[in-house]
Amino acid sequence: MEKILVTGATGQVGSELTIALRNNYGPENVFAADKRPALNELSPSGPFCLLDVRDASAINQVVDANNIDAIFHLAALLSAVAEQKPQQAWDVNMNGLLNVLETCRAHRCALFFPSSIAAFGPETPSMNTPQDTIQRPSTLYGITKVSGELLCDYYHHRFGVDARGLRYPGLISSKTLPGGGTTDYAVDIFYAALKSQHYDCFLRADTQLDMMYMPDAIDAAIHLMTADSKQLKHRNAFNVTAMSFTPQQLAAEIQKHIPEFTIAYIVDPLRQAIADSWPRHMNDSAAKAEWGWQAQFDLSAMVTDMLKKITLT
Ligand code: VAH
Repeated sequence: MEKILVTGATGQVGSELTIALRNNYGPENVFAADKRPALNELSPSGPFCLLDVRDASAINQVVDANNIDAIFHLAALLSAVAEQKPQQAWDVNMNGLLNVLETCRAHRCALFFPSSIAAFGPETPSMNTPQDTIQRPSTLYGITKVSGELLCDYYHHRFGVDARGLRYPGLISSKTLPGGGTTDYAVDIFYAALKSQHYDCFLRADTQLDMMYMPDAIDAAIHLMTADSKQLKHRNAFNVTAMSFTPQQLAAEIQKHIPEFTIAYIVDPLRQAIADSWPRHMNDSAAKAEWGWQAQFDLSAMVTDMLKKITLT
């Protein structure tokens, strides 16, 4: 990778990934793009352009003009928003991906595609979820994720596109707030704990989900994209996880730092139904075996680092 384009660059993953890529590859070689304007350090630290991934010619123009050879395609609507706007989510998540894959085919670019635990459904084994198993997601977001995995596989086998991807769990960042996801509680809770020492959680206390701290998520994406292609059997949809916890367990870990912190549960039926359709804990042995995946942050280390790094504005 020499000239990189990041779509969805102002989002929860994109904003931190862009900075990490710029640190690794040089700011002038990492082009950030998003439908909405850049905030804070994203724009001053390197090139930024407004880009709607539903506009195929605009993607082609950015890639052609800047000799892009790798695209990290993060532009998408997340699970809860996608349930409220399913047609728009299909358009952005699927037509946007198809446009990016067509550009990769024409310009011989490598592609990173973020899949998700959402690509699994209620029939999927929920504990120790295998790398290869039944995938019948019941959410629009999950349908776009499993379809995206298959579309990336097709472009690899049919056109030779070097597409690679990860099934991310819920992601927790100290730098960027999430937008419209079901796992957002695991970020919101930290701001509430610091601001008011209380959090009203929109998921049930016992809702166990896979999670990962953003530094691990960024390292996993870059590590996968620089791995030996010949070793990648599963290339477009590696299960990766770092920890699996419930809101109750996360609250207890925060209370070790903020003893007066309290939590209540005011369940949002939409996001609870989404969370209930996802697995509890994935098996990520394929990622470990094929490209050496290894998380660095567990629950205790993540909570300690989050409380140290979060700044209340
Ligand atoms: C969401 N944060 O909640 C995303 C993610 C596994 C969850 O895909 O929609």
